[in-house]
Amino acid sequence: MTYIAKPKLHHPTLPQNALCFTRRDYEGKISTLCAGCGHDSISAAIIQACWELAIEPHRVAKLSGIGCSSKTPDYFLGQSHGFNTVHGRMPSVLTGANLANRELLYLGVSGDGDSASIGIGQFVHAIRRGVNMVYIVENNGVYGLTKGQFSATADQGSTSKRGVVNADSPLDLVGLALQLGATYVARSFSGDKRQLVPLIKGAMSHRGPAFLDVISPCVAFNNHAGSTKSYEYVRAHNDAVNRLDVIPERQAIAVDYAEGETIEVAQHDGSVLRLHKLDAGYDPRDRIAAMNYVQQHQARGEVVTGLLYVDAQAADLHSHLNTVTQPFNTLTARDLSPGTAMLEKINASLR
Ligand SMILES: Cc1ncc(C[n+]2csc(CCOP(=O)(O)OP(=O)(O)O)c2C)c(N)n1
Ligand code: SF4
Ligand SMILES: [Mg+2]
Repeated sequence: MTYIAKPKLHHPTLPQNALCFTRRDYEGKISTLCAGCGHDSISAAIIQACWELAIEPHRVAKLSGIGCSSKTPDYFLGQSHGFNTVHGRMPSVLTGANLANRELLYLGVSGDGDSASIGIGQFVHAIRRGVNMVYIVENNGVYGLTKGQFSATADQGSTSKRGVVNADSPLDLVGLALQLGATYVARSFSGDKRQLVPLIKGAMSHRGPAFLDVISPCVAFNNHAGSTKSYEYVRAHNDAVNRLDVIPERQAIAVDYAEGETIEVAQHDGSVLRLHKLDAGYDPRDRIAAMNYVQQHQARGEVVTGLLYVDAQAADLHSHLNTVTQPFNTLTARDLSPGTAMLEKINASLR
């Protein structure tokens, strides 16, 4: 594996965000993925979202597992914290880091093999525990890094590059995330930046487990006729439920939206999600309706994209556990050992 540093020079006229950072300040190393890989488009969308939100790079912790998708955190946010874990184990490492320091924005990047195959147990428990994170699966239906075996999200009947037909039933991570209690659930397509960037911004502004399933064609092993994760297939079967726009807290909230076509959802951090509804009857605040909607369209071979569900008032793991707000590394010896009297009081409360 090669790591190529990008030149540090910026063009002096590049636009700057509220922190005086250019988009280039959110980049990482030069990608070593195959040219045209959907994962690179997702990295570009993450960079764009962080730049637009003026996120301080040192406030982000990016974690991943193993796979081409899990390599990508090296290609964005080069000034953020990073942890490339073991295959399928990103969620537990992210959970631990989050418990130790709630002040960072946790960005988990994974693949369909990493999350739906070997890491399915980890994925399930991180979501159901309500870890405050942005969890992105770059979903190509194959194990790209190990030469294109079917992953657990590959559709039944889809074919591999060599013509092998997948006989197994697929796992739908969006359906699972909805069932497990994720409080922000969206699906998008790597080739649709106009939809993907606002969805990432919305997820980053959300408090609670935010899950994004991004169909991301593998041009080397899964971009051929017979694949249901190819560019052609997704473009032909995409059904967008809404168009999302995120208005950060520090900007005035625009109100020039047509009645009946838009709903606004205020999030914990004060930012507002503005949804341009394409499907008149779709309401992203109804979890059961979202599950039905996804299933019904899936049965017709349609890939539903957009913000499928959001609970703007969601709680997270820290509020469930009533943990201290301070990062652990700022706790003093006195905080950690409050003395015999306090210990007796705690013991008495448990009797
Ligand atoms: C414990 C363990 N088992 C198996 C592997 C081999 N392996 C590496 S990446 C990978 C699959 C990656 O697939 P996915 O997460 O979908 O990422 P992609 O490459 O498709 O982006 C496998 C099986 C490994 N590295 N570690
Ligand atoms: S093998 Fe597939 S997933 Fe991996 S870099 Fe190449 S196109 Fe992307
Ligand atoms: Mg994959």
